[in-house]
Amino acid sequence: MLPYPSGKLHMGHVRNYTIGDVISRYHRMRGRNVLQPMGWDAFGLPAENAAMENGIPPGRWTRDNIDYMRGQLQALGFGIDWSREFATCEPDYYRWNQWLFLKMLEQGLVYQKTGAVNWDPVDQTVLANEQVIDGRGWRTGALVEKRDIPMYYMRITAYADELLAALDDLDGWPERVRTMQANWIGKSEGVRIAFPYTLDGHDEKLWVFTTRADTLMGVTFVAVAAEHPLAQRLAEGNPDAAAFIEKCRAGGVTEAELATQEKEGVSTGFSVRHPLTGEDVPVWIGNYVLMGYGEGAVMGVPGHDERDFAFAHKYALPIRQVVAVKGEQYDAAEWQAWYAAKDGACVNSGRYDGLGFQGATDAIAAALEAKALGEKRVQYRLRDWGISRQRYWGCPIPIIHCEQCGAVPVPEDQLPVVLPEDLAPDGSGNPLARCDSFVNCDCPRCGGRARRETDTMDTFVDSSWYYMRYTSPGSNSAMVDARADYWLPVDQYIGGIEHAILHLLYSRFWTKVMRDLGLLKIDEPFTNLLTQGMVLNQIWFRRDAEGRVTYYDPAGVKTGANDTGVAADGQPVEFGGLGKMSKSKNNGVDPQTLMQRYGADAVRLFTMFAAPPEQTLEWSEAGVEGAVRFLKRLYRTVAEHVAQGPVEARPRELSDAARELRRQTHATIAKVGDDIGRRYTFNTAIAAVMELLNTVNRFEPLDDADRAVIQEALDTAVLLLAPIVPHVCHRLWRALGHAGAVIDARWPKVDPHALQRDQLDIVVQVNGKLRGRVTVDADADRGAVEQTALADENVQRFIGDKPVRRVVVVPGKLVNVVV
Ligand code: ANZ
Ligand code: ZN
Repeated sequence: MLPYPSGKLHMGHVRNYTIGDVISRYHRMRGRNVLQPMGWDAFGLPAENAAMENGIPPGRWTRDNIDYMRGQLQALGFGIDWSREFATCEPDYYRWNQWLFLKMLEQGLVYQKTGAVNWDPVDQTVLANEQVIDGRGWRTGALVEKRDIPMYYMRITAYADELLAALDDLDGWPERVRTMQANWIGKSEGVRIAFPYTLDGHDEKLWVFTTRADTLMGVTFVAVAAEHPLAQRLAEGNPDAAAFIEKCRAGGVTEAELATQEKEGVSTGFSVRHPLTGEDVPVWIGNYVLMGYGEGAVMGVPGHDERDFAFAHKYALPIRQVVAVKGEQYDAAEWQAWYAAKDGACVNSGRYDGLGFQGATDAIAAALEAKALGEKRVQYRLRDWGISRQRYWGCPIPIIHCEQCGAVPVPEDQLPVVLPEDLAPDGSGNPLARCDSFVNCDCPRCGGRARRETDTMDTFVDSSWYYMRYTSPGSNSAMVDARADYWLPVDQYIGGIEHAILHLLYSRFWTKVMRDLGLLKIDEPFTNLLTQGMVLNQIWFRRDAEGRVTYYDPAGVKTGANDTGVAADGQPVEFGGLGKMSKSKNNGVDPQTLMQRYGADAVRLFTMFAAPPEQTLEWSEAGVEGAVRFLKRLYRTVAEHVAQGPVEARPRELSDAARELRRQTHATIAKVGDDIGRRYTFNTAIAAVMELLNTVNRFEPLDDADRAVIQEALDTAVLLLAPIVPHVCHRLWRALGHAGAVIDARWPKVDPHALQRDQLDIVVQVNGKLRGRVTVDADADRGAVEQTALADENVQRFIGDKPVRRVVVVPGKLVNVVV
């Protein structure tokens, strides 16, 4: 995943890109054609905030940051193809956001709609649900309002089914991420049910969506969302209802908020009719009913639904049991058991009594359908993706507003709509809206005066397809060209779990849209996904008399027993456990300082050694020092070996100790290849090379044969570590006498013979004449020795197609085949 150019790399970046670099270098050594690209997620809010703080235009701030961070990535030695680098704020890139937006508009996959959004009155912008914390804007702390704003939406719901179904085939993705996406898409199979009513002399229907049609006979009220048209109409003559609707307007629109807030409501005094019994059912307005889900209305079944129960309990509405589990007693206080009791059967439900969940659902759906008061329905939780942001530093939405013609798409030959970069936001809304040279334009349709759209696109648009663009640098006539077919999909994608839903879901959607437009041949963007764990550090703090908390940099805290600590000022500080490295906790470690103090390779080695990539990584100064010590030992070992002079080719006869070292060398090749290439357990790969080096250090070479085996062990150690610590290995590879650069060297091959413990060379005769030599385990039994002998190529040739009459085995010496 590409970084946001925030200013400098943090340890999370270092970890992410080290993992990717190790995998890339490994596959390159295996002879694969590897593309490891890098780019910059360069639009977004922090650039605007920085601009407000110090008056630098966001573009300059962003590009300065990119220059600095590129230097850091280079210093870390990542093998990146910089010729493909780009930033998403470049018009050459974002023109294709605009182009695809217009294509999607043509296809009906983009539409405009006015809907309720979270509005930050201080920053004057829409906030995403994730940016509303406890009802306040994440940056300003201002109470968020609901506002009706016209926005552009991408119809991701049109792909809900495929996005869900295709998760089953993404077996290179962590199960957890697939589950999170499935839950986010949220497929529900249920029934849409109408409650008829008569208002102002008109016969109408109130629709609800339920996944528990089997409980229809237990309905004691219906609840509609505050924004529901019926609520609005009933509030006209009802001040209590009107006041309640007003109250609901303040406060967020997120599902999490609705789920946790106290259930509240107001009676409208109006009733609808039960679709099957015709009984009157009172209509309430409830704050727990989402306008954006299902029908914006629910049937209240307090006997079997938690929220309905809380609501009915609060307003003394009747609670009726309609599902029973054999042998169990219904107890209103334990409604949960009943809510969950899908394996129960209907009771108090007239002709449906005795039917189970599925039977009752089918029968009730059929009865409703016969009366045109209901039908089965699949409902998704997934909403269309609102991409409009009242933000300056983003990709302009290519629309022109004309009083005569309405919203007119910018013609393709006028793309890109270039964002003017010399504006600096001052906190009072979007400066684009005040930039006449940008806003004023001619209508492409009628030629009259018109205004350009000043909203920009959500930055998740930029990141939905950037990885594709790496395949086709410089393509000026298409988003991606035929080169994309060679490289895509991405074989290995790496990033934090925080992107499990939005970024990855949008990218999957975008890929499918491009595929359906004939621009791509792939269905999914990322074959394998690795979600790397967070980098943690200790948290140390002190609380002053007023209860204000100050955090102390762990590097300056002297720690004692039982989690005690003393800060540099000599005063005690409290231990706050381990937490994600962050500015707010003052517990970040700056990779730049580390690189300068220990070197890039030590930083790389530590990050890969301290934990498997999916797990959290606990920062430890001692750990990095350990990494440095190991690299020094490796360096010294090679230097001492090389100082003895060049090594002659390996003779056949080896001592037991030398044979054992060779065996370990080749076992290490096998293990490290598996750890890096398949298991992604880089830590155990490194541990195996460390053990190999231990053996080398203990080994006393007596002759040339011994030195040859050491040479092989050291060559191997350097090759196996090269993806992880490339700088040191480059140097050592040369020192070991190799002409080329280690980056161009091939991954070592396992010699299966070397893997066998204590082997014997055996002579093989055919009809008494020497025809071959084979190596067998010293403890191999007769049958195994015989088989190995018969399998030898040369021996086979002399046997030809004659039947083998007898095989004589002289243990440890020879085999004679009689034909
Ligand atoms: C009656 C009922 C009885 C329900 C029962 C549940 C249990 P999922 O699975 O998430 O799709 N619901 C429907 N529309 C809603 C809305 N706009 N806002 C809030 N809640 C809504 O959930 C479907 C269930 O969520 C529906 O089934 C409905 O409550 C509620 F024993 O209907 B149920
Ligand atoms: Zn016009």
